[in-house]
Amino acid sequence: MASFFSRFKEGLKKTTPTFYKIFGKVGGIFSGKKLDASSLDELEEALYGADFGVETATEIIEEIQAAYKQDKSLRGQDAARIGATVLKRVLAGAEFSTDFRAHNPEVICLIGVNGSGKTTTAAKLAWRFKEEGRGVTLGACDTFRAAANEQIKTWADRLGLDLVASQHKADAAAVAFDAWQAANSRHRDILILDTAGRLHTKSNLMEELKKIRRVLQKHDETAPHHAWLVVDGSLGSNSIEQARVFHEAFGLTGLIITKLDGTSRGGALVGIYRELGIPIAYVGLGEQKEDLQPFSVENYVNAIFGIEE
Ligand SMILES: Nc1nc2c(ncn2[C@@H]2O[C@H](COP(=O)(O)OP(=O)(O)O)[C@@H](O)[C@H]2O)c(=O)[nH]1
Ligand SMILES: [Mg+2]
Repeated sequence: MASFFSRFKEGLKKTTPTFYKIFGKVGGIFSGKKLDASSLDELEEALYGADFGVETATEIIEEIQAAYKQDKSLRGQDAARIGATVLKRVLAGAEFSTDFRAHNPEVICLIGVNGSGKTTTAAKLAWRFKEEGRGVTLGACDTFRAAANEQIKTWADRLGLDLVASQHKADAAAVAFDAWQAANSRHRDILILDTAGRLHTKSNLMEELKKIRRVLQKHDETAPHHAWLVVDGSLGSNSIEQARVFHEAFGLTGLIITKLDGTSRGGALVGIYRELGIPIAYVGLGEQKEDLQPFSVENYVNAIFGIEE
């Protein structure tokens, strides 16, 4: 299996070319090139265009300019390292960590708008936990769309996952209730609930989520232990507003940012974290089951700036 870092690098390859062009890959042919007024301008433009958000881009450019003032022989690779240091500082605390063993089962609720990647992510996540030796049950709480059950069943069959599902139009909260019971009696460590893609502006759909929570709390008053918003990373900074609405309605404990492989706006993750302060549990870097990776600040930042070490 490819290393964590190479998955990040591969997954972010649509975001990074502009940076590679300007900073040069560390150790690559451009990296030894000295900066000058025109490459600094180009750099500034690229930083503002990368969807990091104005605040972060400004901090990076200011630190690079200050270093350049001190030392006119500053090279592309030095600028890349300064950028990486700033980004790591901004992303401090953004990684998610828990051992998922505090409850029986530990309940993770995946929520988000249609097409953000919830169902795919639920399956990839279940597969990952299983590979790590944990017992996992999937609950198919998207009873709203006719094709939803088939989609999650296909994944479960393909990856050999334990699934609790009901019929189309069944009560989503009832599926959550049953899935919890099944996971508990089977002594699973983790229950992952896939939910319907509710538009955050439709309050009835938000109500359905709240009902899922109430029903779970009949079993375990601390459930769900994790409410993770699955966000399409290619929306760039537009996803911040979406995340804010879900956070206000449901109290998010983590984010999963998908489709970073399909976008040049992979920098938006920085703005989302900076704005909301919600840790990023996983990122989607492709369509293969192993492309859902725990978020690593080190790997992400180094991949963005082309630093390999
Ligand atoms: N390239 C890429 N595609 C993804 C990723 N995550 C999800 N998708 C695709 O996004 C589409 C919508 O995913 P789905 O799980 O059905 O979204 P849902 O409506 O939120 O359940 C599917 O075609 C997935 O294969 C990712 O990380 N990278
Ligand atoms: Mg779905």
